[in-house]
Amino acid sequence: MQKSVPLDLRGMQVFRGLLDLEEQKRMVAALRDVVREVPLFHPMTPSGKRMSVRMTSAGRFGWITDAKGYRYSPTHPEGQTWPEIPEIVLKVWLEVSGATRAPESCLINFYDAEAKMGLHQDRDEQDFSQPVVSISLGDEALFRVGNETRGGKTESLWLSSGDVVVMGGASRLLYHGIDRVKPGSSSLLPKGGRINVTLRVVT
Ligand code: MD3
Ligand code: FE
Repeated sequence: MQKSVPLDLRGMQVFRGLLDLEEQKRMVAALRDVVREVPLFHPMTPSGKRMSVRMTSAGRFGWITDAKGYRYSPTHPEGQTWPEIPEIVLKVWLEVSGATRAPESCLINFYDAEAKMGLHQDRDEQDFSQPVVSISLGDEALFRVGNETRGGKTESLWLSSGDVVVMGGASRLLYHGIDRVKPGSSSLLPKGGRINVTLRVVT
């Protein structure tokens, strides 16, 4: 991990290329071990729409959504408790978060060539003074960030494999989403696609 001065995007800190290729490969291998225990699933929004992103989690809590709503759960939809957060992922949190608490949730999002994520806020956590840390792996993605309320101007940024973003302070409640991924833009994942890992304190 070669930490340099982050770029600022509306208060978010963007560490470009924080993870070198070897670290990215080791992280993908560790995430594969997690996915073997708790398979990726397509979450259903409370309104009954299937999300295009597939997800699973590690840590004390995983984020899920179904007819009962958005929430953190101590178990996978199939009943397993979530595996521990891989050490190589925890190291990134310690390096960049500035937080005094450990992350309680590691959400793993997988994007195929068609997947996207609409603009939303992350509001299911109890303490918004704790940052969110995001790690991008695989194909590039067009990330969009807006404001603390819906509407207004947005800014976009391509996130590449190895980039890490810290959403702390005033940026913690900004609307954000992924408009699209660029197929074939990385060879990290043999079948293509993008993984985003987000670390959060939940309680
Ligand atoms: C800005 N994931 O899982 S990560 C999510 O790439 C999520 O999969 C996207 O949004 C992804 O909730 C974006 C970057 C991110 C994550 C959390 C944020 C940006 C954020 C929280 C507040 C502001
Ligand atoms: Fe989010």
